Amino acid sequence: MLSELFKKTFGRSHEAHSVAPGRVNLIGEHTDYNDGFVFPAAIDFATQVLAAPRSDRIINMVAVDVESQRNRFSLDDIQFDNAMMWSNYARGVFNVLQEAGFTLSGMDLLITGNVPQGAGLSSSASFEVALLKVASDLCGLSLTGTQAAQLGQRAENEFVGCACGIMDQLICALGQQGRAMLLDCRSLVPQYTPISPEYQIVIINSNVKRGLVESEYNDRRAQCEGAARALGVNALRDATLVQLKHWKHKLTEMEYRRAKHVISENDRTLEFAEALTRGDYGQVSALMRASHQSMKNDFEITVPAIDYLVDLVHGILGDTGGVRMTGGGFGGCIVALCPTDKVDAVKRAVARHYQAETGLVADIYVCTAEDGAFAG
Ligand code: GAF
Repeated sequence: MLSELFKKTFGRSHEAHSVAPGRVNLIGEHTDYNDGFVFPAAIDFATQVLAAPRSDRIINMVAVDVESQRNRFSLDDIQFDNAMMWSNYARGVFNVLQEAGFTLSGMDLLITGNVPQGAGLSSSASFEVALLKVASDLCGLSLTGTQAAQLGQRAENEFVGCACGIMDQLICALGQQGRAMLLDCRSLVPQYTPISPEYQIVIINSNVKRGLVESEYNDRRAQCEGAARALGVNALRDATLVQLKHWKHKLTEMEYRRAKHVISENDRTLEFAEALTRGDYGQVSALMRASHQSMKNDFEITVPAIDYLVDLVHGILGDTGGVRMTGGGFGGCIVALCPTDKVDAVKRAVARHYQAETGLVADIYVCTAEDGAFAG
């Protein structure tokens, strides 16, 4: 029991406990930082944080899953820690909370979770949101889910150094059980769509070790912002494909392809929400396929093992379900919306072919959509 472990570790009982899920994105990739649309769901993998207040200003953490490493820092002197990278998510979160004017006390924190790390399922956002929820409860901050998401994103942008958008933190905070979320990343107003009980969210982890993710990610963002500037719009959200073609000569060839992905992905995401609502899985399939091709050819964020998995699963689902890479890219996972009666065939095909093709063993997670840490 986690409460027992907390007592054993810190010699007293915890007073707050948060659970923040990871996420999978069904469609709308690299659109969030372009003020566009995304369509994620929170999943049944989560980070948990148990906490008790201290009378001093020390944040004292034990990470159960990182060999029970201990890390501590003072709220009055928060520095980047080059030795324990995981601690910087916490350092960043407490730093932005104080910058935003919230009054904090020191605390003992026990951290544990089962979100696969480095797999593109938002283990870091779920950690940030779990910390924000526990700090909010313990220190009476009354944070809303949207506020928490914005603070988590700021921690990552300003302290950790990844120029991520808002999608991951927002769905980890405000996901809903049994539903996916269409999020307008400009207004931050979520709309929820039920996932049919006849379909499963099947996530396949390629186990491709993701290298250079952050620098490639930040490059993509810079390229998108360059394209928006060349097109004379605030963000790529404000451009259409017709305008893009018209002004093609103002962009480099690479900027053109990056912008083409983002603008067409926004269109696909809105169409996807409608197709899912009316149960049109032929259209769901076509849109997820087109999204993947666009990530592969125009945004250039897929790798051969991921493309192989997507083609393999597409061969089984045809137009009865959809499959594409999910998350930031350069490895990680693919996601399928898979009719329940095809899940076993997908598992068998991956077991039979993936290792022979790539030398890697894939993990398969059949997931449900869950509540975010600030839901309800
Ligand atoms: C990562 C980022 F953190 C998100 O903000 C988003 O941009 C995603 O990559 C790509 O869609 O998960």
